[in-house]
Amino acid sequence: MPTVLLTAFEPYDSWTENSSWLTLMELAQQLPATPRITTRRYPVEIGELRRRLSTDLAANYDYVLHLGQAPGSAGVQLEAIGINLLGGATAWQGEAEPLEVDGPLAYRSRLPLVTWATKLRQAGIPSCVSYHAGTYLCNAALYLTHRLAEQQQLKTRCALLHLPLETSQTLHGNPNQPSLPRAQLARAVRLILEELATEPTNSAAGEVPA
Ligand code: PCA
Repeated sequence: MPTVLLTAFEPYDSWTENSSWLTLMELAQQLPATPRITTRRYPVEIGELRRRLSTDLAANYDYVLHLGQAPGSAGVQLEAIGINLLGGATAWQGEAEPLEVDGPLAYRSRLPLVTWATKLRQAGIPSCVSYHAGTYLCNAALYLTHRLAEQQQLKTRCALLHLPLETSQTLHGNPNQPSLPRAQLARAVRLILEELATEPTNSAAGEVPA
């Protein structure tokens, strides 16, 4: 049975919740029987994220799905590219530094994101493939997972789902922000897990040229 590491993030900046964690909690009420899923909640802190990824990825999962919150996004963004830059939560928080001084500029997900986005839209969930995940911790998770998989010759394939706010996050502040209810966000993840349960697993490791 394929194995999946499914991660979400803690709240960060001024947020008291993170839609990725709310989604994972909703999903965890009824996890699908296949694939075999391991869940994690990561802090939004780069040193700790590196340590946690390094430990967790040693299990050589078939797939890693990172969930993260993208305030302002109106749908589920399937992030195709992790870039070798670390900046702040917002673009104006100073110059971005390399995540890995000797690392490639970018990694591209080897998972069928276009197919997934189509499947989500057919299910009535707004979704698109995105080619810029920002320069904060979600991008770092995507980039570093590819980097570690390459360095440790893992079979792991990885994608990052950037989720809109969960609707409850917009009811007592953040008015007029786009959001989706947690049931729909969890359904989006469940549909992708269904795809992974049937996706041919692949033992090839390494970098795919961007
Ligand atoms: N979103 C931030 C970091 C953690 C999260 O959930 C991001 O988009 O990078």
